[in-house]
Amino acid sequence: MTDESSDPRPSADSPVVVVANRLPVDQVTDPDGTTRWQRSPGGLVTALEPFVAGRGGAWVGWSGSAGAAPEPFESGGMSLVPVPLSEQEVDRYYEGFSNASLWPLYHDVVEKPEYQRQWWDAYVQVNKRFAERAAEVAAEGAIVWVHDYQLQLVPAMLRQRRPDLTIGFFLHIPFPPYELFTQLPWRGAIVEGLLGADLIGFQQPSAASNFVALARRLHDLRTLGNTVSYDGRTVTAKAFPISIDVAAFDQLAASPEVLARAAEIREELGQPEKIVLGVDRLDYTKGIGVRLEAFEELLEEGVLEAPATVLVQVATPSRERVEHYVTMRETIEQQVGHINGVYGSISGNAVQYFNQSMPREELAALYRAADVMLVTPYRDGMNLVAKEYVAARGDLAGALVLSEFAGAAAELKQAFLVNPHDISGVKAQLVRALRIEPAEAAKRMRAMRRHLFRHDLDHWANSFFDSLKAQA
Ligand code: ADQ
Repeated sequence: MTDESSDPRPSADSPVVVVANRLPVDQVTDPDGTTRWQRSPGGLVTALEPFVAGRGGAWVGWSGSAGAAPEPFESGGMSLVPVPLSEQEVDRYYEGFSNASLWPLYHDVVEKPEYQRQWWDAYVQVNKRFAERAAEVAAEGAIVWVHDYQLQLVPAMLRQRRPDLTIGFFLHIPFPPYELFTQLPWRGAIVEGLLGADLIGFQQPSAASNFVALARRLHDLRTLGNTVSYDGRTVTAKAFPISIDVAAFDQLAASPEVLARAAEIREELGQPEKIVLGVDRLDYTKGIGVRLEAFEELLEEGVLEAPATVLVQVATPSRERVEHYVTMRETIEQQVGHINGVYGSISGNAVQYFNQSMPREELAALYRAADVMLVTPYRDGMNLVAKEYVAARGDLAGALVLSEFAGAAAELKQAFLVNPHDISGVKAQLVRALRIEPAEAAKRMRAMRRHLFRHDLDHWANSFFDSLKAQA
């Protein structure tokens, strides 16, 4: 998406508006020093672009760098409306309240959330700015789709300014039960913020019912099934499990280049008998340490041997200025160093660890090369890696070990499901997955792929939009 026009005016009459923390583009600097916007690689952009671009719509979001925001610009048929964040707001709204308060709270308090009043103030201020920008660009009666935990106050702030709009909200991460959520000193404000929407989408039905129960218990509101009566309106809370572009991933993983690379990866690893793979954002919710522990115990017990069996762990650097992430990275690196020190040999390491982001082609080749994919989050809204692995296995080989606390577990029922808090259970399922008969692997993979092809990213975006339009 480098075709930005020079017209600086935002479309002041967009019939469809997406509001998300980030714009669908990243600023890149070319070798000659010139900067330009490049479309972000994320799947969300691909899913939403047809709805926005095809309708002359707008996308309101932060550019990713602190300081003054660029003027609105046209790109890929969308009007992009940058929202500025100061350094201090990045610290307090984004790294503070979003990533050190809400993120751990919404993920079962895997780490202890920190609540700071200054962070909350910045969260309110920034949400207000997003709502103002959206209110400026939306046409009369427009449909606005707000995304994720960074912007939970936007629906109510927007409705206050623009009661004519149809407002949808989608939460990409889990929504906690009453007992956890009520820790939050500003719990009432968040619930009221979300109730500004007509439709609130969650990854799981349990998250939707957590929200409805919260509205009833905390605000004494009347609820019926998955709806809440609020302010003379009916708000619906419903599950819309997100997915990936299954056909595109399937095709990529079956391309000659990716297949050749997959063979090369096996060779470069010294032709191990079995490759076990983990691919995650380096986040404490993802359970990377659990995997390492299970793998180490199996080596120690002699059930597995290295480098005949190798664990490849790719962990994308993430939120590197948030304290919990710094300590977690150190712990994982120590664990990897320890395992390799004890079980590695001159001919190869037991764990190949990469603290890097990788191109999609390389990820597809890794998925294709891996005999077992290990996905063990303590809590995860969905987990797209699990779906990518299944989409990549058109050869019907490979086995998926999947945490029952990932949203994906509700759909990928033929995976080897595990409780990541139960190391013995993880070990047992990993061994079963490594020893699976090809016919049994194919049977499981075929069933999971059938489900995924019917429930892809388009299906997700369409069903949300259709439900939202039905509320208009
Ligand atoms: P995330 O927590 O970021 O998303 P996830 O769903 O696993 O987690 O998506 C990660 C994406 O990043 C995948 O597409 C994956 O391919 C990619 N990725 C991971 N490691 C990579 C690497 N080393 N190099 C390149 N790419 C890498 C949040 C929620 C999830 C929810 C999604 C979507 O936490 O639960 O599934 O949003 O709603």
